[in-house]
Amino acid sequence: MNSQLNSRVLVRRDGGKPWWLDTVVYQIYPRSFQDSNVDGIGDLPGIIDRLDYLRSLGVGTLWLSPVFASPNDDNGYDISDYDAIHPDFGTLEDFRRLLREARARDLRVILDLVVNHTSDEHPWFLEARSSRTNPRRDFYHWHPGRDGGPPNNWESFFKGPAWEFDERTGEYYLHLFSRKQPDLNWANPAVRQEIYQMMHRWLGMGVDGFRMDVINFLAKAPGWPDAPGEGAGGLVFGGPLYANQPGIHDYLREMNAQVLRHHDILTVGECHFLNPQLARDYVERERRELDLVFLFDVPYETDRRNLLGHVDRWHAAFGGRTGTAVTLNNHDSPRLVSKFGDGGEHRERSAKALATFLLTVPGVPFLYQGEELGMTNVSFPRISDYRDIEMLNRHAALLAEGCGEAEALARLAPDSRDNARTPMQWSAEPGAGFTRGTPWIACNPNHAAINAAAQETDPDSVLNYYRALLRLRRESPALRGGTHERLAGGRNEVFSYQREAAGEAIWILLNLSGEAVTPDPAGRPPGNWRRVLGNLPGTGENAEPPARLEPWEAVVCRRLLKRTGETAARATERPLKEAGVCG
Ligand code: TEU
Ligand code: CA
Repeated sequence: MNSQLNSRVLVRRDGGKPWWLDTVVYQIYPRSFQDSNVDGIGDLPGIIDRLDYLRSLGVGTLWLSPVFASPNDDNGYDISDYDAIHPDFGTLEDFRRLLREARARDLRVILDLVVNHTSDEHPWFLEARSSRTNPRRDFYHWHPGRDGGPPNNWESFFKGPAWEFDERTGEYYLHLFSRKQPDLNWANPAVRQEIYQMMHRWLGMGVDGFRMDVINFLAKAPGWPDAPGEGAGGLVFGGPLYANQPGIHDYLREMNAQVLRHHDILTVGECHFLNPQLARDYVERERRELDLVFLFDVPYETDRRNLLGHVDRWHAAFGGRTGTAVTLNNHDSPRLVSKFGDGGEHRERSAKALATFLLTVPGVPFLYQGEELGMTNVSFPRISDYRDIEMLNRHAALLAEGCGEAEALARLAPDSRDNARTPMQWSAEPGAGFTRGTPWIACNPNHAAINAAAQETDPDSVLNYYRALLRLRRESPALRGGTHERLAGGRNEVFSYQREAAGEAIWILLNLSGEAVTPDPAGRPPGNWRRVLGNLPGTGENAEPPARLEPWEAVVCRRLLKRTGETAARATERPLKEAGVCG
């Protein structure tokens, strides 16, 4: 497979290439990033204090998980005022300062747009539920129910029916997530106008774009049909009836026409239940909907050998154009180094190997806080240590089915979203340098060993490897937007691929397994190659590519340029000088 990346003409109104094609995004989960006022909750002034760190890491864009007013039933993904900053996080003035300070460091800021649902404490919903004739009633989905029960069999993401009965007005309302997250009725043009105006206000303030929460769920199948199949308690996953419904494209095109195209921004859709063909409909430039969708359909755990295969499939379906946001970690998933890498003996090496994958495959990379330290899953001893509504509801459901307390915890812990939500590990101090107070969720005890302060001074740390990779990427047209060609790897977990642009060629060799392997010699591309980066200490920068790969070894090589009059010695120097990185 050999396809051109970015071959389509990505011209903005000003004629230039979109800035986001060259960026790397860093996701901040504000509650867990940095506390500045000892209340145990991360906040905006805390983020400002860490901007120099983010700048030194070498990312270009920050995505903040929701920072808006919220009763925190789902940690801010239940918004009660789209225009207000949550007092836990600071003030609007703090936010403006964050934008200014970020800009001063050449960092852009995108916000989380959560408009599939609001909080049930949002004034719109308070009005809507006050009477059947309230003008805001149709801002949400109401239904009288069926045979004395909910209107259909859909199950909510957080367990139980996706419908809640409202005593006062005698009807059910839809909530795909918790009952405190009623779904907005996007079929109502007044809802859409309210949302577009709100988006204009944030963009007018200087925000650089949006990550759009479950954006492909906005349009629901007409007539509220039952989802096919049988499920426990008669409830069935209704995904096919609200994900990627045809109407979604009308909404997104309208949003683009009325809001997005008037600003120089990045939009990335969180769209579950996509395949490459469906994905294309959201990001094809000519359709004028979104810029990127996350590449999510990667069954890391069960299908590690296909990791690169998934990227290849999407890349090919997009005709080699950049439409995907590539990501290994976020606030909803367990830490990939624990789940897919090696959380034990080879933790550092596997974290670096995964980083090499993330930052060298085609697409716009998204990192998640702590990933650059190789932060791992946590295993709390009691359910009361967990905070996430999904974890707590699943635990209660297992107990109701007769499962024992300890077994329920053991079954759920490896996949708990709280694995990603423990405080950022800045130092070995109590509170991990995240807070001097009591953190809202306990720190992972391994912060004593895994923390930014220790890694700062260690040239071989995961942190410094991320820095080197990010620098290599910034200086390499091939990695940022070059062609992508897969080469023979040999074994399933061994990946070999090549990127090329502007006369530069980069070859990546990855062993995503715990065993040493000899890669297929047929996968060695022609030419004279030298290493520019690798995750084994002391393997010698500028050395020949290895014939054998150690467990979790990652190697990045550059092809030496053959220029007339250039001496061999000079040519040998090139890769290092250009990349500016060492091992
Ligand atoms: O997640 C969407 C979503 O589908 C998640 O429920 C996901 O399936 C789950 O977390 C897997 O464990 C988005 C946000 O990222 C998530 O934090 C929110 O809870 C959710 O939307 C509702 O806003
Ligand atoms: Ca705080």
